[in-house]
Amino acid sequence: MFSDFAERRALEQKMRQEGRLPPGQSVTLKFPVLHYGPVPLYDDLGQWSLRLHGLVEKELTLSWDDFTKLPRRKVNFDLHCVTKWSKFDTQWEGVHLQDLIDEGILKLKPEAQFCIQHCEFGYTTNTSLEAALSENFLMAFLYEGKPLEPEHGYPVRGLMAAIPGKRTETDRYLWKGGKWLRALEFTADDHPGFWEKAGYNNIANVWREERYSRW
Ligand SMILES: Nc1nc2c(c(=O)[nH]1)N[C@H]1C(S)=C(S)[C@@H](COP(=O)(O)O)O[C@H]1N2
Ligand SMILES: [Mo]
Repeated sequence: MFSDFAERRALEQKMRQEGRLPPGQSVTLKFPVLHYGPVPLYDDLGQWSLRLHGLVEKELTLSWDDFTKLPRRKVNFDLHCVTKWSKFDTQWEGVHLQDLIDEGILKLKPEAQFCIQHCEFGYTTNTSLEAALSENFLMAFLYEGKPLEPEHGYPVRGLMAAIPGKRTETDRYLWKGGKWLRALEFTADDHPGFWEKAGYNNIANVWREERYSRW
């Protein structure tokens, strides 16, 4: 529809002026769904847990009930997908790793340098520990105040996105957030994940347009 097109163009113009539109991106007002493989369905959150393991002082396995008792944050994010759509000013609520460290719930070993997100069906994605501890990463369980839709990662997804108006070195494309998150593994060596092994860039900085790896 024309009005939709006009709204999109106006927002794109505004975001470009505010320096929030990364190179090669355009605005979407929808929330596209992108992933490889099936969507897991949980009849019962008793089946779900989140494991924090690897280079940690004490491994944790959190039930859904445990997870909902963790400190949480509300965060406004701009989402940038490698397939060139950006969605601005989205509201999320979730758990931030730095809060778990500050509260003494999680203690990492000094050798930890990378964070690997493990998801249902064996999907993984990797980031530096610095990126995982940055404001850009959230273990999100509410979107616009409501539980995530199954196709967007219910019950919990890793979310890697940009803080509006705050360009940082750790602004990443959206695939660096794993939907249907089941574990975080802290490692000394990097372990490229599903899309990274398929030719996507290992770092994925949106401002440097790191979409694909050089062969
Ligand atoms: N578990 C899992 N998470 C995933 C993916 C996937 O294939 N499996 N794809 C990634 C990609 S490529 C993108 S662009 C985003 C899309 O998130 P959305 O479907 O909520 O828009 O999810 C990311 N997380
Ligand atoms: Mo993607």
